[in-house]
Amino acid sequence: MSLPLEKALVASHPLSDIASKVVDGERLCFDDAIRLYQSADLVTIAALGCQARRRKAGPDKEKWVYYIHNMHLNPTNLCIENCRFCSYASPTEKNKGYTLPLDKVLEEAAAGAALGINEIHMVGGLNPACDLKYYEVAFRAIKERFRHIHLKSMTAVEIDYLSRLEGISYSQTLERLIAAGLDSMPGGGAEIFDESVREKMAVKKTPASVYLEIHGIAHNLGIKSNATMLTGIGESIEHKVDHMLRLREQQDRTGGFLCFIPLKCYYEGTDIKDEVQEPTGYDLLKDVAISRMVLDNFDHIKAYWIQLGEKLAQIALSFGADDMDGTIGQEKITHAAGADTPLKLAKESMEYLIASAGYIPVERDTVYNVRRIAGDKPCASGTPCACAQSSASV
Ligand code: V47
Ligand code: SF4
Repeated sequence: MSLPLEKALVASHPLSDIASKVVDGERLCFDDAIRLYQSADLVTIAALGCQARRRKAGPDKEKWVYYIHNMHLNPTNLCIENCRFCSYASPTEKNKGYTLPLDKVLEEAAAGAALGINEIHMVGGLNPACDLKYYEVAFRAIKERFRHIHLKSMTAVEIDYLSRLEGISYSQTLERLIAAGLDSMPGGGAEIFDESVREKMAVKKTPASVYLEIHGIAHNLGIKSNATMLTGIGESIEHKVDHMLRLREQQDRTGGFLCFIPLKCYYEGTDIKDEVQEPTGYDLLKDVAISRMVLDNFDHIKAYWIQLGEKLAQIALSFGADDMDGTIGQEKITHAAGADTPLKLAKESMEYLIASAGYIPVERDTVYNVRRIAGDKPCASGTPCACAQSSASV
């Protein structure tokens, strides 16, 4: 047991009751999470986040940090919505809008495939030109050529939009996309579930109940998904905890969330900076640690290096995150809003960041099958790898 954790367990420590719950694997309540957010004792919060992560990973994997060799593919930045924090979506009059024709989608996928990626994370704006047929054709074409590549695509917001465009149910939309090659769903589009924050940010799309319903339907249809929370858009700590608890309830119901990703808003190209509080380093690290403690039914928490920056993402690993997301290839959404992180990371850089923080880099596929543990021989297959499994207790 680490020293800060031992200290937190002493009865006189202000967080001792919460520390005992974390050590015993007891579920935290709303008030526990609020007290953690109110505390400035970052060292204790880190120790508690790490303890929660250790319990979740088990003794063999407690030092593992996952990453994936993937790419982002954004077929269109035209969007019928106007969320105030979004610099990616481009109204036509700005003349910066694009929609990739099928051959361009395939060209981008082929460039990623040539680099050996095993996941395409494909999301775009809500654009009537990119209807259900567009995605069915694109998915089939990608899968025909690159069968081994996992297609993580379609936020709940896009499913909601395509269903309405087509006049069919969420489950019919999902079924058609799964038949065309959809393998899993990313977590984008959750923002902050609270309606008052959404109203101020002009978020008119998919409300919380529908976001959760669509993920639940996907889980029941047999595909996995992720969940996100966007901070720095005028939310309070109560809104963040409420957001996490709604996700935890949905996970209790349908169990298909793989990981939770706390996101941080960038403001370039938006007009919200003066109305909101930009998250501090403390806030971002607390989001990681507290989500690790509260979301006891999520297996993984991501430190999304594109938004945290490589250095803070590395530190987040000692707050309970066990995943650094992917190598990415080319990130557009956060960079449109002013992120100055690299557009991509080489696998070697990713592994160096993880290893130099004292963890074991583990290359995974989208659903957390191990592809390779750093130090092992590269695994040629795309499936769980015998060499990696055999060294699982490194
Ligand atoms: O849904 C929009 C957010 C999300 C801005 O599932 C912004 O594995 C920062 O969801 N500044 C897309 N963020 C990213 C996302 C994601 C990323 C990595 C992995 C996964 C996964 C999902 O980005 C959007 C929205 O919440 N966003 N505008 C902005 N200005
Ligand atoms: Fe459109 Fe999504 Fe941007 Fe909102 S966040 S404007 S829905 S692309």
